[in-house]
Amino acid sequence: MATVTSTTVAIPSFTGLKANANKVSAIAKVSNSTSQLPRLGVRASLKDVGVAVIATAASAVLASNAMAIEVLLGGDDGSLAFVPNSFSVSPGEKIVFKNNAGFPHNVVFDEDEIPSGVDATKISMSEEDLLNGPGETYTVTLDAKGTYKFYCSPHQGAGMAGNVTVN
Ligand SMILES: [Cu+2]
Repeated sequence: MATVTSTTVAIPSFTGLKANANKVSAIAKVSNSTSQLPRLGVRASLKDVGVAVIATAASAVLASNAMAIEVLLGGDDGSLAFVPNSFSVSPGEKIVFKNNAGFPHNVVFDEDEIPSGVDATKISMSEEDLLNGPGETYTVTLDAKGTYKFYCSPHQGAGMAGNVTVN
């Protein structure tokens, strides 16, 4: 994901910048060159328009870094299930599977039920690998959009399965 801080800085001429001062794109491009702004004399226009835009962009980046969803392995009632068992995430969002009850559990993505081009072994625990203790976690991030189905290999027969949509 592109962030504000990695944006290439392209500073147009003073006249051009002034003319574009109301354009969000022009303001966003100069957001990481604050030290040069006073020299260019655009402080006033930034104050009017840009500060709010920059603040919004910065908080969006912070929010995306903090994004994560927790999925419990085993219901509080002892059910052999992922809780929730169907959910959506954004590309790159952390999915934290956490041992809750009825363990051992694991998380295996079905190679035939994930977007084409995705390697199931890279996002799955191995069939033999298990989370044995309370609170143990397995974290994965998914980048390709689409629907992925997964299951817990010890409890697949009991219906412990779920799906996640990346969109
Ligand atoms: Cu299980």
